[in-house]
Amino acid sequence: MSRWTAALVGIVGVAAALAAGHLVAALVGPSASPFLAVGNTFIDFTPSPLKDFAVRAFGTYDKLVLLIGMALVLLGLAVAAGLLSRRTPTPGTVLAAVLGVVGVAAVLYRPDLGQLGVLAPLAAGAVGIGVFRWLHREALAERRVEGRRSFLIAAGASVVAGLGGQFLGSRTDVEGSRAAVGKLEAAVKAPAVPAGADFARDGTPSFITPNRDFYRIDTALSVPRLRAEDWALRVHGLVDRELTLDYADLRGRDLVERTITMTCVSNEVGGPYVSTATFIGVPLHQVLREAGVRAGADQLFSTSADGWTAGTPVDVVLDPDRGALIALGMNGEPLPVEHGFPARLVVPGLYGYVSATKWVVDLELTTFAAKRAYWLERGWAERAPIRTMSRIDSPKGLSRTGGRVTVAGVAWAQPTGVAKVEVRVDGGPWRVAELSADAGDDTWRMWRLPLDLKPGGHTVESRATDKSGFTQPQARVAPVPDGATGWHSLFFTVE
Ligand SMILES: Nc1nc2c(c(=O)[nH]1)N[C@H]1C(S)=C(S)[C@@H](COP(=O)(O)O)O[C@H]1N2
Ligand SMILES: [Mo]
Repeated sequence: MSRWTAALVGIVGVAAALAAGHLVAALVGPSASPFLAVGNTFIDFTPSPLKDFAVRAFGTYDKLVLLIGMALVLLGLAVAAGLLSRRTPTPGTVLAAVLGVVGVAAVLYRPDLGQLGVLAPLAAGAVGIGVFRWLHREALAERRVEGRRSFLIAAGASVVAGLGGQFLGSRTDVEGSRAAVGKLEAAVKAPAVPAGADFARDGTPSFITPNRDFYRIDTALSVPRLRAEDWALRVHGLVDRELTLDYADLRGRDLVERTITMTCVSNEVGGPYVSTATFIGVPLHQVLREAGVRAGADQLFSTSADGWTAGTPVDVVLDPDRGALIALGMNGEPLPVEHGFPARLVVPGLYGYVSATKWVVDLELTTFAAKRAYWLERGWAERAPIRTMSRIDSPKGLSRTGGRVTVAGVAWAQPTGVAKVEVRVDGGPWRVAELSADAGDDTWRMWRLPLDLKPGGHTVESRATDKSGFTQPQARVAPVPDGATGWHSLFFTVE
């Protein structure tokens, strides 16, 4: 058969396999879809330096880049398998079988899938082999498949099965469930954000980050879709009484509101992975006291619906003054699906990877010696308090401005609070910047300093001092293993 025909047979065979897997996955668990399962497993096995590079280079688009990359690799394999199979269907058959086995391995490795999940890659392998061999036979007999009924049926059925799987898999009505939750009323309201808590007009972010702008970091290729009605949280391990709490139980308690700035450990100096929201939920220490934490437990090991895990020091989450929450809502609405609906943890002062489990379903009281959480296996530190940090938001690096320019930015030092931010230009003396109204120690604080500069190039640097008197150090340290340090510095030109 012609090269073109051979390549087409390969492509339609692989497409049929993926579509069949996607459709069966919709029935046994959407993340069993071979494409997603392989992608998710790939994420888990990616060496840390590559993962850190992907986050740096592509930011929140890292997963889109991965999906597109995987699609291109598959397309390449499909074309290659087709071309190798111009005489006999064996090479293509072997490729389909290998892809099926890879899919099965990926599904078995996923912690969030039951044994039934393997049905999806098995169906993918079987359908892929069947369709490939069928089209191959037709192509050998007719010298071509394009335009033949078998080819049109296979291609059309793949599209229908793929779309059907997508529709069925996303039919879990999460948005309906979120809407049904309605307004979460606080028994203890967060203090109102004071007037003048940001310098947004000078280029800082708004004090509260709207939900759609809140930074997002997680390992989930497809966001877990849980309904509040089906959700439950198990508390167990070194406790006097195991608890299983459902959504109605939690929301029926006296809900507490707290405004908290969250930060990601992989944020570079000057980076964007920091945002602030008013969260509402149940104080974590209350639930843990109810379960009765036994002596010897030093780690709260939390697990999400997709199997991701975090380990948080028990003394931190038991401290009522720290204010850790099982959060149900943020900024006046139930948690958005990407931010952990129906429930997540939020612990002021700790980086997200050791505290902020989204889609949380399991809390185990244990020890750091006994269990290691997701990112620890990948080179990040066991304990990770947030580092005192400042960032310059305006002017932008490499921009051109007039001589009268206000330098402005944000600083954070949860849970200690920001006491001072200093700015210097061209290595000159440090000058104290004006701080925005103090909204509490668990949130960021904005700063600004008007300058009058001569034309030419200038370098501006900032450093924060927290309320314990600790000043952000100059030494540049990379985010791995427990958060970046160093002064943010940028260059701009006065015209
Ligand atoms: N289930 C789950 N929860 C998770 C993560 C994850 O990958 N999976 N990432 C953590 C990290 S590294 C951070 S910084 C915060 C980010 O929360 P956000 O996406 O709501 O900003 O979530 C944490 N919770
Ligand atoms: Mo993070």
